[in-house]
Amino acid sequence: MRGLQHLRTLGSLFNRNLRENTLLDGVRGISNSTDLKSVLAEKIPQQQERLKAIKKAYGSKQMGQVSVDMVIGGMRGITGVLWETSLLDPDEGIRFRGYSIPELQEKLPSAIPDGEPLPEGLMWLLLTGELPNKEQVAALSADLRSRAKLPDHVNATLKAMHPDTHPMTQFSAGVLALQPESNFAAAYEKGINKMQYWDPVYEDTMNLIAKLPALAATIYRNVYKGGELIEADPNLDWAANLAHMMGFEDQGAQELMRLYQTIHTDHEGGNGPCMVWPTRRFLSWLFRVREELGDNPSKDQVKDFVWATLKSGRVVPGYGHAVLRKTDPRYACQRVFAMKHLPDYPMFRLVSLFYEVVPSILQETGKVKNPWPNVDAHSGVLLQYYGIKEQNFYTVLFGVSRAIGVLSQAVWSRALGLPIERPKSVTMEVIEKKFSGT
Ligand code: NMX
Ligand code: MLT
Repeated sequence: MRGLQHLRTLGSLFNRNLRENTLLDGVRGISNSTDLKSVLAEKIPQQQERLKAIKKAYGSKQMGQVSVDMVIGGMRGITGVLWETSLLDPDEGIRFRGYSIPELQEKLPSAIPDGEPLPEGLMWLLLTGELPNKEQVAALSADLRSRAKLPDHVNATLKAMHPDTHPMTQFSAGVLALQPESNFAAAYEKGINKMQYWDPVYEDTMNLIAKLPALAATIYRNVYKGGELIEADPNLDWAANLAHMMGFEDQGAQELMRLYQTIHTDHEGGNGPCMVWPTRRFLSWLFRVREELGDNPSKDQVKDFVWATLKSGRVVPGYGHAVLRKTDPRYACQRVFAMKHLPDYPMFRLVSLFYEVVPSILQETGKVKNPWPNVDAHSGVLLQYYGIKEQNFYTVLFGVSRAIGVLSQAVWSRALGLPIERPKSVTMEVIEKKFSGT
């Protein structure tokens, strides 16, 4: 009983914090320290207590039921993972620590007046649950800049790779090549109290996120620009520096990079690796429409094109979602960006035409659970507009962003001592025997 009371107190404190945070009109966080690690260190013991209390009070309660369809269907809808940094509502879309994308656009600090949020701000929020103020974001940006240089041996590893190696494979190899710098590996080897695991994981998280723009840009320049690298600009924020090191100086391109890197960070631990191929697919589809029908096809022509895709047994790329049941807010905010920065771009006009035509057709099929567009039906067109045309690279840009979400959660996983996920598996025989009565 005392456990339950304690839990209620902790819960209400946390909720009050969140509420107060939203009332703070803009970007003022609760903690004023600009040192992210010490803000986090303050929060960890509270959250450890909170989890203990949840376990004690509710450990034996049921969270749902599992049907055979769910087992066969990739565990869709099974609640089975604790994930603190974001939560997906089927109708509202993603909320990061309780904040929707439009709220973040309003409340997180930006590099320019009325500009897109800085991903460093979202990173602060994901790690601490607090909206950061401008000074906190500037301090985090500076900390990341101080850790951003790629070690020479990583550059050498990338240089040694076969030039046809896919950029994403190079990106993964580059991350792995950073292993000798791992603080966690060194601490673990030496022996460390498991309550302290989060500390070296935090340091690794910061180092890795700091280096990802240089890693991605190096791959981009090696693969597509003859290996001529561009130094980081010490005056730029993390995302703008990524655009700059890739060779894109346009303010619009840098704003897009800030938005792109913010909205792809986290999707309650969604299935990141399968992402972005649909961005490519969707783009190829648009290119085919342009080739076959020109820049201004009629609605009926687009309808016929969509039906032809479905009748050939293919899916309509960029539409549908495993969990969402409305237009993906990541799509919606990119649409707003396009209306502001590139309203007359013919490819954007085509994207809009698809938005008008596709959902009702998918509804007509009677089987698609979500006929609305997801993030992949928009990202590619924006990147194309600013000259980032190399579609094989899009998955790397996604990976850079998603690292922020995954690693923020990794810090919390270590802080809370969460175990490795290990769902129970069954064979077909087990299902047959269980339900056929034989
Ligand atoms: N076009 C045609 N058919 C579709 C589509 C679509 N966009 N989306 C779902 N379906 C079909 C699906 O193939 C399934 O058919 P069947 O029963 O014949 O196997 C049926 O509708 C039911 O599927 P759902 O339960 O609605 O979707 P599910 O959870 O299985 O899959 C996706 C979700 C995202 C894999 C699916 O909607 C899809 O393939 N979309 C197109 C590809 C895409 O955009 N992927 C990007 C995902 C990015 N993101 O998640 O944000
Ligand atoms: C993601 O961002 O990971 C995707 O939308 C997939 C998902 O959430 O299932």
